[in-house]
Amino acid sequence: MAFFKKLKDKLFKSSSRIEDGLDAIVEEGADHAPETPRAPDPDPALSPAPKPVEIPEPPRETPAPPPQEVPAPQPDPAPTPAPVEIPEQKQQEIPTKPGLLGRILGRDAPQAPRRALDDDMLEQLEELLITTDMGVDTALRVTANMAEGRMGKRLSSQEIKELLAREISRIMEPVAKPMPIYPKTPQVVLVVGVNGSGKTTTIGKLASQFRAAGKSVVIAAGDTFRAAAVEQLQVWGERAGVPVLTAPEGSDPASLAFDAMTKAAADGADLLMIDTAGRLQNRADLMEELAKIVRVIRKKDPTAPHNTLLVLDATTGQNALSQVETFQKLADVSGLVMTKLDGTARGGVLVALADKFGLPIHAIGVGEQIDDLAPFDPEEFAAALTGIDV
Ligand SMILES: Nc1nc2c(ncn2[C@@H]2O[C@H](COP(=O)(O)OP(=O)(O)OP(=O)(O)O)[C@@H](O)[C@H]2O)c(=O)[nH]1
Ligand SMILES: [Mg+2]
Repeated sequence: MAFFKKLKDKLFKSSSRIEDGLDAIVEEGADHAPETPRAPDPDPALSPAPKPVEIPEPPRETPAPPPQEVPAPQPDPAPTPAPVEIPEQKQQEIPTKPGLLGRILGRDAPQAPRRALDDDMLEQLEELLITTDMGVDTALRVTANMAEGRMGKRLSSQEIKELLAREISRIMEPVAKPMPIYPKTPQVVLVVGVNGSGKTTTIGKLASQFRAAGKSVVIAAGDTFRAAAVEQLQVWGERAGVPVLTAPEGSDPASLAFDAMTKAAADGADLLMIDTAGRLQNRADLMEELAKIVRVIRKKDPTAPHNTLLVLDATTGQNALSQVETFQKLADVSGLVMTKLDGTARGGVLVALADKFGLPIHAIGVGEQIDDLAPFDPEEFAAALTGIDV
């Protein structure tokens, strides 16, 4: 999968942190007794035992007992039906798909260091996950789930990575949802976030994707504070091939949003994406301004904004959690986009966000180019984060 390779390469810093950390943890407590190749303990969670094959009994007809007194005429001995034999071989052929762990164990070098899972090791694992910004609560939950039924088992670092990836994708699965598209047009997409999180870039990338999918898109340059912001958006508009509506520098962003909705409706646009100025979540005045933008948009269309995307920068780590909390209160965030997952060792924050808020994650940014925005795929993400192959 080409994109996976790219994501994996780009998430290299997070995955290498986990990889190196796990190797060190296992190595540190490994017993180095030469291991005689032996069948691994089957892991019930990873390699479910094949269901017992039920062999149906051949139908047996019970002849009615003949009346006692009258000697029954002796029927011709009917040929007894041959018992239905299920050849043994056939039973063995029923596929017993090797579990994930089984497959990994096959891949592991026989001498791969192993360490028995104990409290000490779990604590080290927690600490490692916390360094990727997974947060204490999520790291605890993840390691507890990994440990369940496995205490005392001797695991290689490859096996731990697989277990970790499985836990991560289990947490992420429910939040992986593309941005919903509604029949109502213009669908208003408000894009919010702190300074420099990647809002403008993400709008450019999304506009390009929606346009490629046949949607007519209009962008409104709601960051009226800086002239440079409008110019930047115009460049993205050109790249994506979509018009950009602007207002003079310093004008009210709420009224620009209102006007843009009128224009987008008149032009029959499917989507109106509204860029906004970056604002720190602790700046009450700027947060109030955002609330005003939302109020004015609702005056025009009470169902809008139909999507409020909060763009988060993965490199800000745990601060992303407080950003979500505040923006959710003021702007009714409907989904997240996490940018700059390339080149950060803190990708674990996305797991913490999914665990804590359960807000949909629509896409992830993995670079500065127009096609560096990918749909969020939990399995690929978990694999890339932990450094395993899918
Ligand atoms: N590496 C990387 N850089 C990104 C990504 N997304 C955005 N950037 C860069 O981050 C910087 C800020 O991006 P902008 O799109 O201007 O961010 P913004 O949120 O609009 O910023 P303000 O309008 O100032 O609040 C730019 O240099 C982008 O190229 C990403 O996914 N990966
Ligand atoms: Mg911007």
